[in-house]
Amino acid sequence: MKVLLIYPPLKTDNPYEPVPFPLGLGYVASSLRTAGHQTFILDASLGPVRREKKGGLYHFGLDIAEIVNRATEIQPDIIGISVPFTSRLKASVDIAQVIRKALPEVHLISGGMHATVDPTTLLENGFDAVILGEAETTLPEYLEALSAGELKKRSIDGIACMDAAQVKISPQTCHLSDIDQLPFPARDLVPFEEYIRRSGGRWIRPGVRIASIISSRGCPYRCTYCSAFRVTGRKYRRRSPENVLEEINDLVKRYSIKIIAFEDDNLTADRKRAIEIFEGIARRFPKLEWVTPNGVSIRNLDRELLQIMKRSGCRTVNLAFESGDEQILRESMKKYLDLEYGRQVREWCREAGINVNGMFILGMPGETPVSMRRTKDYAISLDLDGIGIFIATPFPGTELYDTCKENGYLDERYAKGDALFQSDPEVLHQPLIETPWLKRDQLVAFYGEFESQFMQNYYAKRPFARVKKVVLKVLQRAGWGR
Ligand code: B12
Ligand code: SF4
Repeated sequence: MKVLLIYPPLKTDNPYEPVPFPLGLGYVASSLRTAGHQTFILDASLGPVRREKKGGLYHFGLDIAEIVNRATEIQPDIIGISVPFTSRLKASVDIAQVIRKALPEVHLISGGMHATVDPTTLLENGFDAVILGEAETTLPEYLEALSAGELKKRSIDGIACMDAAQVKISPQTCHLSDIDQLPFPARDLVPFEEYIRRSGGRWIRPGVRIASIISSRGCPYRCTYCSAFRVTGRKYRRRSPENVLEEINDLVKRYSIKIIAFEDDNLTADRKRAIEIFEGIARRFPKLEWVTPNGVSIRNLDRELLQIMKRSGCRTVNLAFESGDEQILRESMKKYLDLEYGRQVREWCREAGINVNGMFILGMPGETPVSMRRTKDYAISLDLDGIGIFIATPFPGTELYDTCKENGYLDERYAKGDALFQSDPEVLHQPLIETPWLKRDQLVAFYGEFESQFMQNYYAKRPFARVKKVVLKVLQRAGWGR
């Protein structure tokens, strides 16, 4: 069959937002190809950056007419639209509705994180089916049944579809155990050079030859704000060090990649395997550097491991401290991190020469002005090299979402179910929940105070950093990194 996979365009307030290759869609494409399907990827977020209106968000990529023109040129039997983030739901539904009219015969499916946790919305908006969770084996199986006209007869796990005007969901019951078997993501089906040009920006600097990989899937932890388990599950599944090093070799040889971004949910959960990968990198690619934009679990780091990481080219780690308040960590986030151990890990990183970006979440249920202050004081005391402060967001599919819904903490605009958040300028970076412990206004005001105090402290200790930031801004305005 001829299959076109579409990644929806992006809306953001940051005109320099990196556009990384969508790994999940790349995996789906390579599995379809292995199963004998003629496969195309159209990443509609890879294209011009246009401001929607003065003061509005930036639209990254193709508009709907351009997407539909490309689809009409290809004339596929199947179109699969990815809904990786809740913020891309509206774009995906809008594209689907126009495609429905332009190509009425096409079989329209969806998949990805948001699609997995909210298949009903997609089915109600004209999709024929949603593939739930990891699609590498389910989708080829589904297409085989479809082409044999046996969709109704065969029962396939991990599919949601309409059956006699009712939504029928057959949940994904197991995950692929041997992920070494998977072909590498189909980077050859996209203009990969364009991703390299566009994804260095936030992570390092524009123009840096960086590419992401995933060396394991699944995470055994249960952080209440995280929905990762809905796609990749709670069982930790590892690729072998040889298989990971082979993909790195491919990236280095074929695309001259200089920095690898590990996007694993939990890169170091298996210490022995992690060390084998890092030592393999040091041996085979001595000039390669690597980073962890998605964060590494602090609990799984120790002094020796950090030194091995540094020797193998690790320059920066993103550490998810999340809060400086033990009760919030334990009860609201279900994240069992010892704050003193966090501090110790920060010191070991400094000793090893690894930069640390700390990530924090404000505004979880139970958060009070006092607990937020504890977080701010903790963050500042760590003397971090960078910080990411996030406002707690109840993403569908998370325990946090269920708690907020049950207790009436969801903001009205969210409760309306239009799920526009993060693609709507009015709600971007705004709290979507309000709890009895904290008013939205208090949270917004504290966010600003936290950020500015952190930066004051940061620049006081690193006077050159401010100059570097100004130079980078000037270069970006002149078009560097676009
Ligand atoms: C890597 C990553 C990113 C990367 C790159 C994303 C990319 N382009 O690939 C970057 C850094 C850009 C990113 C950014 C953000 N991310 Co992120 N990210 C991830 C992460 C860690 C891994 C995704 C991944 O590659 N998984 C591995 C592959 C194998 O899985 P997959 O992509 O889901 O694909 C599989 C299936 O979903 C399915 N599938 C996927 N597409 C399709 C399409 C079709 C047609 C079909 C049939 C099947 C299918 O098959 C694939 C193969 O098995 C996930 C956590 C997670 N484990 O999911 C969070 C996650 C997706 N991110 C999340 C969030 C919140 C964000 C941000 C909003 C964070 C922020 N505040 O800035 C931004 C938003 C980005 C934007 N601007 O829109 C949330 C999403 C919640 C939600 N409902 O929206 C997640 C789930 C993390 C979490 N803790 O809950 N992210
Ligand atoms: S450690 Fe990361 S991937 Fe695992 S549950 Fe927590 S947030 Fe999700």
